[in-house]
Amino acid sequence: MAGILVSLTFCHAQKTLKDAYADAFRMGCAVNSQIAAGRDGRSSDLILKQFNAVSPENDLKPEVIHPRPDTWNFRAGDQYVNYAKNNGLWALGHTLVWHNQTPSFFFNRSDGTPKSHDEMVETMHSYIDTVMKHFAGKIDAWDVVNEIIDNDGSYRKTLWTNAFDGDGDEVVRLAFKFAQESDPGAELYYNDFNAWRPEKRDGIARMVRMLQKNGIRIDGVGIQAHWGLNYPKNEYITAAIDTFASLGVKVMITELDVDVLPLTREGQIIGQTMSDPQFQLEEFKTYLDPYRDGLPDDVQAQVTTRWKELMQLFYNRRDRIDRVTIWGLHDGMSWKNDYPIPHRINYPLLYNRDRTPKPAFEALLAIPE
Ligand code: 9MR
Repeated sequence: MAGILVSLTFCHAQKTLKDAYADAFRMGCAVNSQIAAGRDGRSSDLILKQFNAVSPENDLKPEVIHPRPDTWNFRAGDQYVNYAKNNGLWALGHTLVWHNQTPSFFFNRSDGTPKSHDEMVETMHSYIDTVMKHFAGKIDAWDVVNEIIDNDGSYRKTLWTNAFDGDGDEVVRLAFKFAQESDPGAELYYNDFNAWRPEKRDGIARMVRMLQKNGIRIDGVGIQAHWGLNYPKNEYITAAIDTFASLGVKVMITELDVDVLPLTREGQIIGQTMSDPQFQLEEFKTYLDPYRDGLPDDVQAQVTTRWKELMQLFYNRRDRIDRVTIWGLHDGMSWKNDYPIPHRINYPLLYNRDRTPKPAFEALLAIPE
């Protein structure tokens, strides 16, 4: 009897995120090149134990794969897919058509003049085709287009939309069409931040319907989920999940993290960008970077509450959600330490810098019971 009790307790302590949520959705984690290359063994071991899906944080972006017109570099990308496939993980490709981390030669000729419409179509086609064929059979799904809708629901003015005379519909139609032709076995997604905002949400929904009306396949929409302790309101998140699910596509939470640091009111008043060196001055630093020596217990408790309410919300909508991916494993690797202000100490992920789990991690294991 005692033996059975001991082993039951042991089982509970050993429960993992991927097992706890196995009947709900995939549990994913973004990996950087150190993890994929095996240079961060502690993180890698935890990911293999806890997660069943991965996203490449930077390794499959255009500036890495195609940094110069005559250079293709698949080393980091191959490392990522080998890590995923050797360990039986579902693997995302991220991302094909994006205005960030994309070299300027995509849009300009060698003399600096803008490419013509036909040259842009050819650039997009050859990039998508080369990359997707290289990884065919190893990447399960691609974020084909990333962040092309503005907060008001219209197309953003980005390098891609500008290069197509503002015709975002054409950018999106061509990207998904080329992607479908280049690797018919991969699922094709749209991915964006602020997708919970009603106007932006509806703009994304309009874009998805536009593709569907044109007979172009789109398999899913990713809600990035770079959120904070008290934003956005949960009702907006729920409404976004339901809106995208009603389009008949998969819904994914793709880049989840929970920022605990103050929003930068001063920065907006002064009108400087938040990476301005003034924010490293002591008077700002004290206010904007308050947890340099560790997270106080009361804030830790708020972190746990926020993670719990978010995961409970996702779990309640598990019939509509295909995957929940966290944007990194431990606080030390998060982009949130350097954005929007560089050199802060943030606590946005489920593991501490020393790779021990936060109370939030334990709390998530209990939700599906
Ligand atoms: O986490 C990524 C960070 O390491 C890069 O410096 C940054 C550069 O653009 O991109 C980060 O990831 C972004 C993702 O690819 C798309 N959505 C927003 C993410 C955070 O900026």
